[in-house]
Amino acid sequence: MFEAFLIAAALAAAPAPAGAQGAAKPAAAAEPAPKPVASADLKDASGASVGTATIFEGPGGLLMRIEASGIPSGWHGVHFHEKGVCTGPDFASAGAHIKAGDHLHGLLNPKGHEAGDLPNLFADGGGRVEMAVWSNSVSIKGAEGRPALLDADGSAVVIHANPDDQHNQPTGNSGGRIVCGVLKAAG
Ligand SMILES: [Cu+2]
Repeated sequence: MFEAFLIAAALAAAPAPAGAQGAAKPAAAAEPAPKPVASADLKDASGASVGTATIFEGPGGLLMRIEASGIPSGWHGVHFHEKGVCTGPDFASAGAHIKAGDHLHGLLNPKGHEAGDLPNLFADGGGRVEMAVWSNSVSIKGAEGRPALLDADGSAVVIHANPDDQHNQPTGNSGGRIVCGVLKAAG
């Protein structure tokens, strides 16, 4: 038994025969951990920081993580807005949703959707938000013709008072803007 084990171990350690090199390749080295390409300090109407949005870029789209607290419990619309300016208390300075072509607002609108549209986020009973969402409608710097978040006038992540119904114009009845964060390139 012991001998058999030694033989097996020797076979395992032997170099693979030339013809089997493809199959015997060592596993690919682990990919480096993805690094954020942009982030935003999320602020409420009084200018207080309530959380962060962090964006990673992958093939064909962006992954955004939002972590926030102190948000009224329930569903809220959240979008990429066209200007990187968050002047409280109404955050009108962030402009409209990022848009490409003549699409209408709403992920569920047959004539939609705007590039800045996103699914709603949810704040739990304690006002805590944890969200991860993928968008294949925008890019960081204009990849594949998708509108760039970090274009000349920047962009902002805006959370609204109410949920976005994903079809009415212009914001899916998502109401006022309660949180805004200017997206900045990750250092
Ligand atoms: Cu919005």
